[in-house]
Amino acid sequence: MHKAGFVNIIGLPNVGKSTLLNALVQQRLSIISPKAQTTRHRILGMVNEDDYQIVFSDTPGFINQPAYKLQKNMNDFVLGSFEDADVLMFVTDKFQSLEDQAHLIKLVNESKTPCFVVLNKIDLYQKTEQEALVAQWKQTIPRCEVIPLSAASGINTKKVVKKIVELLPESPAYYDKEHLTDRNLRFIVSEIVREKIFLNYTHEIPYSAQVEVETFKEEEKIDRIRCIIYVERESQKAIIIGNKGASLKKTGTEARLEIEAFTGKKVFLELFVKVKDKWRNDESTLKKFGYS
Ligand SMILES: Nc1nc2c(ncn2[C@@H]2O[C@H](COP(=O)(O)OP(=O)(O)OP(=O)(O)O)[C@@H](O)[C@H]2O)c(=O)[nH]1
Ligand SMILES: [Mg+2]
Repeated sequence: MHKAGFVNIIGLPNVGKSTLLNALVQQRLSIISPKAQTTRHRILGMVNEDDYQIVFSDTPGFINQPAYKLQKNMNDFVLGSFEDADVLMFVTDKFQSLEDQAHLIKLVNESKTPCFVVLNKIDLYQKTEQEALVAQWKQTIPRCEVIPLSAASGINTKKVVKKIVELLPESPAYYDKEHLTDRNLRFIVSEIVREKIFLNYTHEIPYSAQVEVETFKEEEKIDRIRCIIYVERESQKAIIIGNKGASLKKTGTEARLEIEAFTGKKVFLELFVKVKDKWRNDESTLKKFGYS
């Protein structure tokens, strides 16, 4: 018998959904940062074995009060992932209030899809604190099993895979078993650059930035990649570039090293910065950037 299915990871921003996806797939597919709203797309990551295929789906963190069309579209990705899941993983941690999670809790309670509540970041909890949170979640979402784990340190992640396989329906694989993700290298490159922007800049800068791969030339010994970083204002462009280009250089070096680690090949990376006024509220630009 062969099993396969879609396991959709949902939760508020910053609870560790992308860290969990990467831990489960054992690849750095989805970008991670200490800032909320890092992930903006649904990103699939597959776990392939002879007798099963789990198609995990990382999603953006749900935003209770979206201020931009971009955020509204990100929420639509989350809501869509309730529709096509065989199993839901609702990820939470001790830093989120029940109030902020009320809408998601309601959706999970109303859904008939099998579900786990993943209590993440247990490396940061006292034993009694963890026990109290497990009890609280059993009461809040009675229909789901609560699994305490640490996506960052890998505690209990293997156990989750076993439990998921038990719930998967009998089905042939959905994707070629050679594949680990639905995303191409261009997308992964643009996300790596975006992650370095999230790590290197503060305030509105990471949220105003979008990265597009303009050209990607594969040569025998080196990949030559040219990316455009779009921001919303000239002042943001100046901040991204930094004094004598130092900030952009740092971001570019960090991104290049990580792209090289991912592809196992040398990379020549060029970053250019352009201004695209109010792109986060412009439907046609959002569509062009893949956010609708
Ligand atoms: N201590 C600890 N930190 C964790 C754990 N899992 C994730 N983190 C950290 O939590 C922060 C957010 O992680 P992400 O994986 O980006 O969270 P996310 O839910 O995908 O966030 P969004 O994409 O913004 O929705 C990062 O700084 C991670 O390193 C964990 O198990 N323990
Ligand atoms: Mg994420």
